[in-house]
Amino acid sequence: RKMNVAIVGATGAVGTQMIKLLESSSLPLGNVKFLTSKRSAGKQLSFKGASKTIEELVPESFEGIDLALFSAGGGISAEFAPEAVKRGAIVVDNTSHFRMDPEVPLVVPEVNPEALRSHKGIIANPNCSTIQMMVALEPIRQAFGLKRVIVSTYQAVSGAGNQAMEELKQQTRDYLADKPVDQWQMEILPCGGDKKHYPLAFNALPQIDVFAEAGYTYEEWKMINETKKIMEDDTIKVSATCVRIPVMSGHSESIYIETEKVASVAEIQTLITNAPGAVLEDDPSQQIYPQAINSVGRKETFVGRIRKDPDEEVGVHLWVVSDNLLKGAAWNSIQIAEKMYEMNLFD
Ligand code: 11C
Repeated sequence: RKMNVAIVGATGAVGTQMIKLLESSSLPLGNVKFLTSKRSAGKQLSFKGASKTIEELVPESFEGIDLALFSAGGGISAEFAPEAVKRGAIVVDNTSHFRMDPEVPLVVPEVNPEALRSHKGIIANPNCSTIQMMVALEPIRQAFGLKRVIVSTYQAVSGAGNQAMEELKQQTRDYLADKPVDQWQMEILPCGGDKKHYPLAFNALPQIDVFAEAGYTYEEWKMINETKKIMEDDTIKVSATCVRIPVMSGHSESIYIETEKVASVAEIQTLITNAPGAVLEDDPSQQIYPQAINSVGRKETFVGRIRKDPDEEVGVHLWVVSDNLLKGAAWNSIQIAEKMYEMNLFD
């Protein structure tokens, strides 16, 4: 049976990647439609060599659709995902809107594919910075147990969307043209929805999303709460500091973990080597370690700098890098759909 697919938010940074990945997906595609707000409707996008007109998103867009991939912001998902489900589609939602809903599975296919079986029409794709951390930590958790995670992120600007990428490029040009910082374009970063804006070019901003409880940003809470949900263990202690750096794509993370049983560096290296979706890049003698720039366009999560904490027997440090638009967003969503197809969950 052929599957009819709709991509909601087709012109966005993630939507663009979803289209590319769908072109080479193993899913048996029937009709594929691209949906956006009225503003972009009518424009043309190419799919498998043919030109396709972008349609305006309305509830009726989902008639006859089997799979709807959403990446157009939480508000759009809140309004239209239930409309898609009502019309018989399965929704894979890339926004944060449904992630913590107990009725909605939150899935990284390498980690908790079985959670897909309990879906009620909507499956949530986790936050990009959470996904890559899960790919790296799940094999370690399985083998040695996981008591605590302390993560600091170095996140790329593409996570904030196309306009934020343009803002960083313009600021970089302004810096190189010796334009004073107070005359730079500063309308989006660190966070479109917040009151103040700061430069990102040649800077580091310890704010991703708006501030929430206890001095943590939402991005940090996402990493904390989503980790516990995906690993199905509320006892894991998690804390995060999320930082935006002037990198276009590829999120990097410095992760400190404490395992239940003592693990050696060699044992963890072997686990990562054998882990689905992970690639070990860890040879300090040859200066081999994961780099954001090398992760762009790749679907895997790269892990290196694995070393024991000097003072804590069960403490291990890792450096984890992945393309935030691919494994962090578009690829994880397509992978969820492919997994569901494999598990016969579309019937
Ligand atoms: C960023 N992680 O890098 C964010 C983007 O909850 O889906 C993804 C926000 C989300 O800015």
